[in-house]
Amino acid sequence: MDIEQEYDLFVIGGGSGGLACAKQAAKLGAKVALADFVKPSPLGTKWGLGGTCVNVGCIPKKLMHFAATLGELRHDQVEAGWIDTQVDSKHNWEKMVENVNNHIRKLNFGYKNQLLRQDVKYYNKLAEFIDANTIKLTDNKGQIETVRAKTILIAVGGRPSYPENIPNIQNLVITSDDLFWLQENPGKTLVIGASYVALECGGFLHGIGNEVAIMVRSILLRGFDQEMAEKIGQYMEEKGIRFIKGSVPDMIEATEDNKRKVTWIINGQKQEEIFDTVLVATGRVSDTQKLNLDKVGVKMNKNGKILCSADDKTSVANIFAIGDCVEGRPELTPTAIKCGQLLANRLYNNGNELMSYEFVATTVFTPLEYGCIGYSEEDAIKKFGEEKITVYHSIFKPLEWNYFEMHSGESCFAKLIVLNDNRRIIGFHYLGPHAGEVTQGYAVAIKMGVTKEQFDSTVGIHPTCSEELVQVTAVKGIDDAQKEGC
Ligand code: FAD
Ligand code: NA7
Repeated sequence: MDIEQEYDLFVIGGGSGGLACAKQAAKLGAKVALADFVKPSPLGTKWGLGGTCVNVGCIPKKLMHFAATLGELRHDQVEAGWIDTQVDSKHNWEKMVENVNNHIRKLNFGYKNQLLRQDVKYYNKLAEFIDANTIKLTDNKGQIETVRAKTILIAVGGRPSYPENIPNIQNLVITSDDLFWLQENPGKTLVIGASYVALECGGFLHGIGNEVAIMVRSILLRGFDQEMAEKIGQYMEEKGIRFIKGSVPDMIEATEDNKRKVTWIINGQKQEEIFDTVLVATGRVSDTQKLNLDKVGVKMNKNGKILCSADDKTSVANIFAIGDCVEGRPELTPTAIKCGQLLANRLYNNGNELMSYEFVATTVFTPLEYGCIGYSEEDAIKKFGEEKITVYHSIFKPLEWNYFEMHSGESCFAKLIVLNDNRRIIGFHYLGPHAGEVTQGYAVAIKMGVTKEQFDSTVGIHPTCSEELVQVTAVKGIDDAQKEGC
């Protein structure tokens, strides 16, 4: 076998984690190569370098969420005195997608340039293991080459999964791998799934004027604070999104005019409805199936997620794994990036810092945004016991909402979960405008171990939504959530 190249580090996967580790390792003097290859979705959608976040995740999602919020603001604009605003103007999907896709292509180009500038050899090829130091690379024409490396990093991320019981489902539905690249408006859409991706996508599709129904198997936002999840659902329902609760699809069929007939059972009754598009958002599977990991001895769980120690080592000494493909890691871009950078520091700069997943802040970009840090109320009770914690809560109405009285006054909510013995804030929950921006700021203090009394002694910025968090005094179970704000 001809071995064509030798590297210190070979990274499989040019997404958030892989790129971060490759760039940092090269900066520290290692000889680095990276392979990134996008297997087209079952409908044929493909994209460039940068992984899920850039191409089919955070970036297009946030841009489309922003497009939807602009639509909602039209009413406020009118009430705030803007003269020619049309509250019933239509949204142009093609224009939005063109701009979003162009931005993504710029990012793809930027990543390629960064690799070039930092001397990281980039292979646009599908990688698989031959042995623990040897990788086979295949390009889209079937040309093969082989490379060797002392250390190999697996950062292959994940891909959408599909419900198993529906024949031919992959050809009848779209997933988040297709949505952001669709050249035509998906129209009346059924979203299947009730977590993060489902609620965000359903939210912006409705916000740009589409009829949207969301089919929920059990609860909204499993793993998140359920009181907050319920409030998100209520708000979305008030805005006109239909929830089909306690159901899963029984059958999906194509009609003669290429729409989708969906059948499901609810309370023992068969229901059916025609949709233009069905969007499946029922979770993700790690993209490890075709890497030949069994052959080299890298251990995985039954879902194909790689088992790693805290220092990102797999069961094979020179093979590491980070990001969405690793068991027990949060499926978030910033954690994958930081983890990749810290790994490079440990490998090539005598670093010893391990990635900490405690008190990582995150935001769900639903029509009313939700930011959280640390424990949900359910998890705090399970871990510490109900008598060991105090929950503070408040309802508030953003000042700006007073222009347009149709805004619901009861929707925004703040909740802090505090440990009774040392008064540390272990759970932070904010439902309201600009949740990402608000939550990021508080994340520093919460990570540092801030107490409720330190929050209380902090002077708020008036008039903001964020000031609600340093003014929450009502105790859940004793005081009703107080209406704050002005
Ligand atoms: P990825 O970014 O998935 O990169 C893996 C790369 O490896 C891919 O390019 C893949 O094509 C490539 N690859 C796979 N197998 C091979 C192979 N054999 N050879 C070569 N290349 C291969 N996170 C947030 O923090 N905030 C958000 O708002 C957010 N929104 C999201 C919205 C959606 C719709 C989705 C789906 C995800 C979202 N995420 C968000 C999650 C975030 O995108 C992921 O956590 C992150 O991209 C994981 O990075 P990664 O490096 O592990 O993998
Ligand atoms: P999640 O968080 O794994 O959630 C999957 C959702 O899909 C959840 O609501 C599930 O309901 C539902 N589900 C799963 N299987 C089915 C079937 N067969 N039928 C109907 N509904 C189903 O996935 P996401 O895609 O939202 O997010 C994954 C990550 O990507 C997330 O962490 C982000 O960081 C980005 P359940 O609650 O199990 O009843």
